[in-house]
Amino acid sequence: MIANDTLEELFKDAAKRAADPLWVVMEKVNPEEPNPKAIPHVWRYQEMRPLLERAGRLVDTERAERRVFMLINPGIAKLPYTTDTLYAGLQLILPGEVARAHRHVAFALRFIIEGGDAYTAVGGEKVLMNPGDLVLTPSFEYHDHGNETKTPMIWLDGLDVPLYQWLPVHFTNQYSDKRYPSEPAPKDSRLLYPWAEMQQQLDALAGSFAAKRYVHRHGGEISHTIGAQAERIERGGSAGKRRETSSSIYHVYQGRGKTRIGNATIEWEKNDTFAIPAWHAFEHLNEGHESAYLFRFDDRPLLESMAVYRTEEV
Ligand code: 1HN
Repeated sequence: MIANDTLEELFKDAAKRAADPLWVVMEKVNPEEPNPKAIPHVWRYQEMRPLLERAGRLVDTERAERRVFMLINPGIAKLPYTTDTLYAGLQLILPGEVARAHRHVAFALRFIIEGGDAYTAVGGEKVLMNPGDLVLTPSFEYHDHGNETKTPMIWLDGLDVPLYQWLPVHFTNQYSDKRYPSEPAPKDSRLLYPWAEMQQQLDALAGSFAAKRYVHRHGGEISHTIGAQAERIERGGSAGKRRETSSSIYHVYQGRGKTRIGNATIEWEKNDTFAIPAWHAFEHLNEGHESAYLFRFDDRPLLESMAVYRTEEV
C-alpha cells in the first residue's frame, strides 16, 4: 500500500509503464455515434481546372510521376484524406505525355472528366478512356497512363490509401521501363465500365430517383475495399434522406443541384466533386432543367466484409 495515494500519482506511475487508464477516455474510445473527422466539402471544377492547367505548364510527367491535385478534406487537413477512408484527386495528362509505370497495393479507380482516347495500361491491357468511363486499377497491377491524342485528359482518381495509415501493408514498385508492355483491351474488359452502359441501366429503372451499383465483369463489387454507384435524379426530384456508415465521394456527371449533408448544404454542377462523411444524413436535390446523373465511390465493400455496413432512411 502506498500512503496518501492519489489518482494523479497512479496515472503518473502507470504512464512510466506505458499504460493509461481507459475509464478517463471511455467516451472518446466508445462514442455514441460514428464520429468521422471529415466534414462535408465540395471541390468546384471551375476552380480546380485552372489549377490543373497551371500545373500542366509548370511541371511535366518526368518531374511529377502523377500530375495530381489531391482533394484534402478540411476537417482532417492532412494527406491523403478526402474522407476518413477514401482519397480522391484530379489528374491531368497532356498530349504526348506518359505517366510512368508503377504498381501498388492500393486499389485505384478513374472516372473520366475531359478529353478522349488517352489510355491507361493496366496489367498488360491498354484501355482507351472517355468522359463518364469508370476504369479500374486492381491492387498490385502495373499501370501507366499516356496521351497519344491532341487533347488534354483530366480524370478523378479514387483510392483506398487512407486505410493504409492503419494497415501498414501498402508499398509501391517502379517498373523498369516507362511503360509496362500492353495490348489493346478487349471490348468487355474487366477494367472498363463505360458511361453509356450505366446510363442505360439507370434509365431503365422507374421513378424520379434511381441508383445502381457498378458490378465487376467477374461479379460482385468492383474491389474488396471501394465500391461505386451511379444515380439519376429527375428534374425537381430528390433522392430521399439517408445515412450510411460508409463515407462517399460524389462526382457530378450531368446536371445541377444541391445536397444537404448534416447541417451543411452543398451546391453542385457538372464535374464538381463532393465528400460525404460517414453517418451524415444526406439528400440530393436536382435543381436544374435536365436529369442529373451522379457518380459516386464509397468504402461499402470494406465495411460489408467487416459486417459493419449500415444504412437507414432519416
Ligand atoms: C497513383 O498511383 C495514381 O497511378 C494516382 O495514377 C493517384 C494517389 C496516391 C497514391 C498513388 C496513379 C495516387 C496514386
